[in-house]
Amino acid sequence: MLKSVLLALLICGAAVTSRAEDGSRLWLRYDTVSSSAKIETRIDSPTVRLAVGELSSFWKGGKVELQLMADSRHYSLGNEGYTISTRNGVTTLSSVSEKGLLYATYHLLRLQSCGADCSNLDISEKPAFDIRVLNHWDNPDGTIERGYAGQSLWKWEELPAVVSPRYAEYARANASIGINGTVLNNVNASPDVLSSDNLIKVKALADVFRPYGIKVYLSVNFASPIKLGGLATADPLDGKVAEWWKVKADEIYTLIPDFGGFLVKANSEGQPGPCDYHRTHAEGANMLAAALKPHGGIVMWRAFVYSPSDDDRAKQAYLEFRPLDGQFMDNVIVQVKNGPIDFQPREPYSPLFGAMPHTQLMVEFQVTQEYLGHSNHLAYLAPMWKEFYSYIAPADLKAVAGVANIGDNINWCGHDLAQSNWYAFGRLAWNPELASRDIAEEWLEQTFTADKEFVSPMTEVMMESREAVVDYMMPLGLHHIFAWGHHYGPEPWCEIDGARPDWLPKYYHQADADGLGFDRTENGSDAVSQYPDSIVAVFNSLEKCPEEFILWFHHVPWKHKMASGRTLWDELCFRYQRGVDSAKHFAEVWEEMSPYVDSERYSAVSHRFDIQASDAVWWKDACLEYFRTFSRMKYPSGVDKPVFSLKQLKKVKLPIDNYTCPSADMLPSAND
Ligand code: GCW
Repeated sequence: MLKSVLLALLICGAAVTSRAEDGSRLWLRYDTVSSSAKIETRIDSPTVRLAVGELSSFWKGGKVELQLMADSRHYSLGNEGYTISTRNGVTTLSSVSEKGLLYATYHLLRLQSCGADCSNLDISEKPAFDIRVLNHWDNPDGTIERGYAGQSLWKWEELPAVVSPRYAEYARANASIGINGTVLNNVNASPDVLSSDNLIKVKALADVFRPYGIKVYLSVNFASPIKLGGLATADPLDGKVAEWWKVKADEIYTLIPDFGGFLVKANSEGQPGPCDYHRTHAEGANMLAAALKPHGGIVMWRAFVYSPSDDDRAKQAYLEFRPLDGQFMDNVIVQVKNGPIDFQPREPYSPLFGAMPHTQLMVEFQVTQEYLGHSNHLAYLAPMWKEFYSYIAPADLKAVAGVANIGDNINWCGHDLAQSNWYAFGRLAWNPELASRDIAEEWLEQTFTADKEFVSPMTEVMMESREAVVDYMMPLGLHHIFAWGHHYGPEPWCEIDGARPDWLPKYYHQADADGLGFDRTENGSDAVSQYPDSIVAVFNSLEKCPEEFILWFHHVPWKHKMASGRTLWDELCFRYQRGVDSAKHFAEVWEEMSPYVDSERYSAVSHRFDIQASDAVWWKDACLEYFRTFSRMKYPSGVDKPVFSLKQLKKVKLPIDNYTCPSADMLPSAND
């Protein structure tokens, strides 16, 4: 009997250990301490209880004190800032707020996990942005638009009765990296999100998130007064419409007193909006802002607009929004994607930044890899976001948003290494000055092991990964040459009868017998002139334009001499080849990592690196074989002969939609 109980315990222990390495613990893989240090505080609140709980369970050092401090030093660090200091072996965490103490707690535990010396700390922290939000594109039916990690975390059908433990785990992970808001649902929003039945479910989530310092926001459908309220119009200047929103806002705040506000996609890709009534975006946003203002809520109004009529999509958000500068209420923030088109592997920054000095702006990054190999490819995105900040000063932004890459997969993000993008998004939202490399290192140390034999090579892989994706997908400023619908594989030749031209790759690459690239210079679409003069002078000139953007701004002759001395065609071949080589190299480096990684995560990541390496070849062959039909030039030496033929690749149609990541058996393989 005893034997069988022991055996059962052993089996159960083994199961727990292996489940523990399924990626579900993210970067929070702290070891539980056997005897906890003394944690002292006079504050008793849900947030401080969380902090004390974390420290008692995981802090290996000496005594810790948590204190609220309203002195000028702490006051200057704002409501979420904090200090950490050590004196006589006692570590003191201080902040004007309880939330600050929770952030300080996670900071301390992070230092410990990364093996830092915690004996003599003197740290002051203050976030760069007050609002650091994730945008979930989750639908009420559980699907996630452009989500590649399973279904939505939010189990609406079970809420509010069943509150999954994953909600608190999600909130904890966010708090540990300083994220303080979450927009629960897709910007392509269902009006039902605001139904009274649904709001009770939203409240249940808000109640879980609150102690972690996370506010809940909702994406709203501008036509909700019609679809949900039964009104005849959603015209923002109609008194009944404004009243409907006011009553709705009051209802929300009765349930959720700290509700964050609304995110709105209006008059974009078929969504309703104020322009349906010949009103401006500002009039629409302000009407919602007025309903939220008495409660302290905000409106995040997206500037992602483009219509089929105008010639260059890259110009449209600027053309529509810049004239509205100064017209938005002070609780509206215009949310602008980092680039002028749409989360491409590389874009120049959107010229709206810097062009609306009298309007609060926020940047929207995409953490989910819609255009970067979904959750099959590693593309560590901190370098991409830092690239944005090399042009735009964080001080000119009011807030930052990231489209989440999180689903209900056990490891949250599909690809174990994609957790690094959630992590990096939070860390950079707190402090955009942090170096990508440092973030990669600390993430690897916490998520896997601090062993240098692992951390050094994997940091290199992460740091190279985004550039590799650019190289094998869209080097030199190419963009949007994806396959119809799913945005995973290449289809630069794609033609669909009746499709909007600006949804087709040819619109973007403009390949012809002369050359390649979109002429956005003063002689072309003139999108370049939306930038400040100093930048126009650079981007407008074929000689001065950074090569990473050359085909974004110029139609470049095939034989144009590039900085390397190669022709454009040769350089293009070389870049695709470099991308393929890097992807293969990543798979090889990972193979060497098996001694340092648990077998579960090792094989899951291995499998994905294999897919990435083979997809890179697919991309190279599809693009080069297709562009070669225009350049009519040979592959230079050092560039691999194609594995796939164009004919073969033109037949590839992945059976996936906006909600799935392809599995290996769906992808082209050289043996087909
Ligand atoms: O990138 C495009 C996506 C759409 C998305 C849209 C947007 C939510 O392909 O799926 O819709 O952008 O940002 O609104």
